[in-house]
Amino acid sequence: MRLLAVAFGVLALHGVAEAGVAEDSAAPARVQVVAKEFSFGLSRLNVKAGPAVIELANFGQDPHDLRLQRAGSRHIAGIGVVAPGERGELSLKLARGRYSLWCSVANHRKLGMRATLVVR
Ligand SMILES: [Cu+2]
Repeated sequence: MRLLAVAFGVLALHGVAEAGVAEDSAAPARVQVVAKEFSFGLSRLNVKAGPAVIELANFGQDPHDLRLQRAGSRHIAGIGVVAPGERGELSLKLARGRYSLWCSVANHRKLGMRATLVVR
């Protein structure tokens, strides 16, 4: 009986903690990048600054990856190689600016696998 009460107490505390987190953080913006041979299609071209989830969906027949760089920054973020039919995700915090997105596999960037995302 005592054990049950303790278990319930832990569950209740856990619930309160989760509610607190949910109130503090807004849902991240989501951007889907559809990769094909040879293009990058963005679900949206503009997004608000803050937490975001970028998804790379490979609708092509070759493996592709994603690189992301803010104009003026030397840092490059990315999603590793994603096999055909698969998806990869990257959670990050986006600062305002213009971001270049591209596929770094072979010469795919030159062939057209690139896009621009504006963060406002
Ligand atoms: Cu590629």
